[in-house]
Amino acid sequence: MLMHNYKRFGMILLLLTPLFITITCKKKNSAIKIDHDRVTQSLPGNRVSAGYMNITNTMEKDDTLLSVDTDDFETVEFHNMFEENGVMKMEPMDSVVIKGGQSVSFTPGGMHIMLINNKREIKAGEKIQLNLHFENAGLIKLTSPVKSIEEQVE
Ligand SMILES: [Cu+2]
Repeated sequence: MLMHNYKRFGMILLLLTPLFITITCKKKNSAIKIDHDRVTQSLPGNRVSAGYMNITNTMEKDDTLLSVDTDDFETVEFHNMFEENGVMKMEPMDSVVIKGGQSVSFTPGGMHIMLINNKREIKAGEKIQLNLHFENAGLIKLTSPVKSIEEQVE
């Protein structure tokens, strides 16, 4: 009886070990800090959303945001805004460098994360998961709130 209980205790410890390692790894990723992350809701007949956030590189070494993916959209691009003949246009960028000790902001009217071809309706008030792939920091998973278009204006 006692023996049996010890075995069970051992099993629980084994099961808890991977969980503990996961939590430890997550904390090590703190070289990159992300805040104010949010995604715009999808509008009828329009299958794109924009992702906004501030990314801070706390390391001395530069890091590069290589790509973003999510289960909720077919394609994700980095877009820069520029003016041409009085019209604001967007151009895709391959990647975004975050210099050591500096921050980069994705903002409405500025550089943004373009989420293209949603696989479902993206409603204000819910959350979507974004996977950010950095050259040095590796994968950082974000669970970002979806905001209405009105809420995006700062
Ligand atoms: Cu865009």
